[in-house]
Amino acid sequence: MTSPIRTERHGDVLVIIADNPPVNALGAAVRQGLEAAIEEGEADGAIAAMVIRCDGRTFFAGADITEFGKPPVEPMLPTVVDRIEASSKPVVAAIHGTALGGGCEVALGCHYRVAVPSAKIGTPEVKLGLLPGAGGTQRLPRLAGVRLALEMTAKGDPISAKRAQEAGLIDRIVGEDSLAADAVAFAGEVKAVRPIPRASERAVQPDPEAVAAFQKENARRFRSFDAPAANIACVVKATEVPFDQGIAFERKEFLRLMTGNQSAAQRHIFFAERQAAKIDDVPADTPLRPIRRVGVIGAGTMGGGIAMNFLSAGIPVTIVEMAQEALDRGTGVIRKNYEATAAKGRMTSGQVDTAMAALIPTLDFDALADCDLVIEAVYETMAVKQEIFGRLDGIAKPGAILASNTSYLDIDAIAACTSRPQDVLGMHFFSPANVMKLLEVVRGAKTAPDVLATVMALAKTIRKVAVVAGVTYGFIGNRMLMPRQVEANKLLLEGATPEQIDRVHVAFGMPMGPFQMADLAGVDIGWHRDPNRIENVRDALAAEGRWGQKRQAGFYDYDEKRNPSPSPRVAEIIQDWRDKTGTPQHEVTDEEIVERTLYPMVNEGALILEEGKAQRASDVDVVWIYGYGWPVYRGGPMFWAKTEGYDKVVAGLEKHGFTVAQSLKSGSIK
Ligand code: T1G
Repeated sequence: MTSPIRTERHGDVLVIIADNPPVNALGAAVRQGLEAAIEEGEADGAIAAMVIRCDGRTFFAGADITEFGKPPVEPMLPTVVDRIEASSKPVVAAIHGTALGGGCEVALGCHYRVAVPSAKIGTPEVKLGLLPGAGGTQRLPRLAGVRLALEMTAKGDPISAKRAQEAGLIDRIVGEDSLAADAVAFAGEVKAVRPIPRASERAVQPDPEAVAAFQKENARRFRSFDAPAANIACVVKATEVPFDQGIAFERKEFLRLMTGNQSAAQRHIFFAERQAAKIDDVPADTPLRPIRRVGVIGAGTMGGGIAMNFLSAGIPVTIVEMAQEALDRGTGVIRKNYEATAAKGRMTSGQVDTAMAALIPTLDFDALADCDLVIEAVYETMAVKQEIFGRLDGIAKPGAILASNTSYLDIDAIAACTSRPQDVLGMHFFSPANVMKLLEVVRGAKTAPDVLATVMALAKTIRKVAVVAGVTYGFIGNRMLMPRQVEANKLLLEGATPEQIDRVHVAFGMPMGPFQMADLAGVDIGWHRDPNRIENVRDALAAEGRWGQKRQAGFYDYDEKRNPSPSPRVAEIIQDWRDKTGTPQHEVTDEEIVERTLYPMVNEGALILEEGKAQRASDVDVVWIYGYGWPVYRGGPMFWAKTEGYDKVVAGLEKHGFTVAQSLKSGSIK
């Protein structure tokens, strides 16, 4: 097997080149080749300096995550990085693409770093529940200072080549198209410079104020995660002890994180997100339909948010409403959202104007005739959707993809109202549609493979994480939400309070509990259809105008800043319903809340998989991470159940009288 590393001589400079697609991950063969190449350069008297660069789209993008959990293969990355730094001849890193994780650490082990303007450098290990384990936590603060080292390691976002140069991480920005030549020239300039600059030999001053400020600033973001604190501890250690002691501390912390549940969960989601994009029975090279213009029917909250996704990706949108006032309100909200983003510095006013210029608001339904994709985002009633798809069938051009944003309804029943069911599918966005990353792509019985493949690819273009769902009420996420809500409401009648149930969910790591979620989404959703039908606590609240945050009162009372507090009135209403229904009361424990609200979600996920309404268990996890904020350090409902132990979950479900899915009972969930 040929090595992914080769060397070339350019005068007295040895160029070491890696070619390990797709992202030049630092797998065993790459590490072995790098070490051998450095030895070659050291041993050759004709060589005065060395360059390390990569073919393909990027400099090393990190250790090979697929190797984690397998027996280590020498040389390990810290050894390779130390060997580079110990070289008696200067070594220059030539960076393009994204030098991430171990890739960044290889660059920091080099004595100099040059980069093209578009390059990025970062240590995203924290997003995998880890920390830079090849000296990054010790070299970064020595080169760039404590504050930036904290930002880069504990938050994990990459920085631009320009910012890296300003911070002293990059020595020179070279030509975008002349990296190879410019790096050799730079090596020629520094080949005789002594002493050779080694990051590990630099001092770094403690900066307790920066550490305290950073921890305070990010307390909420880091809540319940293990890795951020470990990254901070390593950076602080770099300011307190000599390099080799700092490295020993980093190694210990790295192994502690690597063997913990959180990192296993976060690495699981890293691959699960990418796996979700693959459709098992549709070839990856299926030709896609070109999507040049998108039509959106409905300029309400969802329609406007959906439109923004395409406008932000540079795809023109025709948005249709029934009345001018609604159309104007919808386009006004889109502009306001963009201007708010610009005010935060995340967009320029020019970009706002460009996006708005690509939006065609109209009352003319026929204007959808030249759209390649039309997304319906109107009332969640089947009759309305069927009427719209019937009209659309007569207007849309041949080959146009017709999608519904329905969050529950039967796509096949909608497709049946057209002469082209093969072009129909669901695109279920999550509110707010321009913010939430999840997109459930609902595959109808007759949806054509290329239609599905086109929408899955388009999801990537609009920066969504897409998951294929089958036609079933609520698809994947909302179908699993239902048993959780049913049990939460039952627990209220049996003696629990909204605060207790929500507290258990927030302690688990959810952004909010079932009742906080109801207040945010609107307690009155669904009640308006028959306001006189008061069948449960939620109906009773809605009937009293307690519609949630939008009315400063729902399951909680809210002050003007929307801070919630337990409501004595709600307690009365709950007690009324306990009395009215004669529900036996008992002391509800936190453990019972987990067993009756979270385990049933796992059970429903298993049933969804058994029915073939999701392709794989990891897809179910992706839905809950990106659609509902399930804590990524628990890996999603199905991964969490495996970590908990299927036996424990089954026992918990059976204790409360649930019928357990066969695949869960047998532990054969895939
Ligand atoms: N190891 C193995 N495979 C990887 C990989 C990695 N580090 N990064 C990407 N892949 C695969 C990915 O699964 C996909 O495979 C393909 O490459 C394209 O990726 C010791 C311990 C580089 C920004 O966390 O952020 O170094 O699906 O779809 O959108 O201190 O990949 O095609 O079969 O994401 O263009 C630290 C992780 C590792 C960077 C490119 N590094 N990667 O994004 O392509 S830990 C990271 C990314 C570490 C050291 C520590 C992105 C990307 P497939 P993609 P992309």
